[in-house]
Amino acid sequence: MRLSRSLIPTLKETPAEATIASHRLMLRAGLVRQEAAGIYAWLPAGQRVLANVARIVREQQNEAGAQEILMPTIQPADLWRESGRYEDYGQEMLRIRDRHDRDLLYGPTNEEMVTDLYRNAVRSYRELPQSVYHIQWKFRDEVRPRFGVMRGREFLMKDAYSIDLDYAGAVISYRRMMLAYMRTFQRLGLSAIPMVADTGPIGGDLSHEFIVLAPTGESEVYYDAAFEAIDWTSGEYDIESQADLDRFYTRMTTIYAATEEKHDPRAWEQVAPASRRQGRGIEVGHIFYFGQKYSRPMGLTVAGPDGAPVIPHMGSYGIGVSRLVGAIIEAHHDEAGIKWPDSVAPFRAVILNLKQGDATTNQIAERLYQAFAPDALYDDRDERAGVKFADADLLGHPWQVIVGPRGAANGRVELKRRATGERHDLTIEDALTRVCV
Ligand code: 5CA
Repeated sequence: MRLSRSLIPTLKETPAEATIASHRLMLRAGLVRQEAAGIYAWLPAGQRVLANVARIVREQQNEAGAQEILMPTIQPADLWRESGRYEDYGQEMLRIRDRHDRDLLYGPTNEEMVTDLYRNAVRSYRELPQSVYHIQWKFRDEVRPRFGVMRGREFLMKDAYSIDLDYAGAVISYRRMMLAYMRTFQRLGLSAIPMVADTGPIGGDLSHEFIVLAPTGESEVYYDAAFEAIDWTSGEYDIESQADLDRFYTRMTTIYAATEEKHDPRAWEQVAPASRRQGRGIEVGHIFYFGQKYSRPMGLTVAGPDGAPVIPHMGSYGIGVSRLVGAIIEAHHDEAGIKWPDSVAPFRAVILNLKQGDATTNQIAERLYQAFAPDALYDDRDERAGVKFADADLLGHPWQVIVGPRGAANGRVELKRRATGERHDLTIEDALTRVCV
């Protein structure tokens, strides 16, 4: 994209309403615009990040065997009356009435709808286990939406739903999803630590939240840094193998991690002092095993091995896709702006033409731009070098290719790595190979 013709409205001033780094930087870098309290429009650079996060989430869901579907944002209230949650959900649910006086709602989650899908489509134990997911907008009328996309009212969630014949099967599905989550968050550049959690309005018996450290977190969390050293994407665990999943789960639950409510000071003492991580934590994912909580009242049964009807066991698995964009920025920024991990950056590289209109810099910049397209942003604005540098640091592209008149005359450019600040003076060919790897 050419910056001169892009809808990337960067701001020099810090917007007064933004109290945390990620919110401030998202507004200043022109990623989002607030349309109403807790409701945001995603502008081109922000939308590219959101799409990258969703792509990684999707790839790991697919690897875990979950099938992608797309359910509507609007749901009939009757489904929720079946589970009893229509009344229970309270003011957080946005209730809508259509022209025929039918009650609808903007979905805050989809347990009922998926139970209904399975109820209509799955007949026999032979078709189990299965899981489906979608990446769809949700609405929760939070009392105090704040911190930008971190606690919105309309937000993008990945929610998956597993169905198994019995408890033993559901436990395997739960562990498989947990491994998929560790891989997902790692690829997004985050250390997200699973911690035993309460189940809240989703209900159920077993639940973990995935927490990353961030100053805006709702609760104090404690964990052993051993979590951060593990490469979950290595071949060590085969996501198809039950034995591997059991081994994985044992390891997961042996390393110390707890929220304030479950914190055990005695066990904490056993963690090596240098390994202790403590701070505010924000929840980027939450998984639930809730057994027959929805299948039973909604009359979902399948024919079991002996022909008799069996009520299946289910679980649901959420990831806050839009919240993750804020969480990633919280983990990767400095005074000057965002430092995107390569995996989610809106553009892999920005090309800074320091003398727009100069025949040589124009020619080199165009050449680089063509070579990197469509993954590069070309700062072709007629602006001072200082403005271009500041915006490049603010927007946080992993690579900056700086084309100045002096270097250009000798066929050289400067390459800057945003995360480390490292700079290299290179030939155009060398710059191309470095950035393209
Ligand atoms: N049905 C279950 C799992 S699919 C569910 O709704 N779980 S949840 O309530 O824990 O939400 C899943 C994830 O959505 C959370 O972990 C969080 O990352 C994200 N989320 C929840 N509320 C908000 C919000 N107001 N703004 C942004 N993200 C949110």
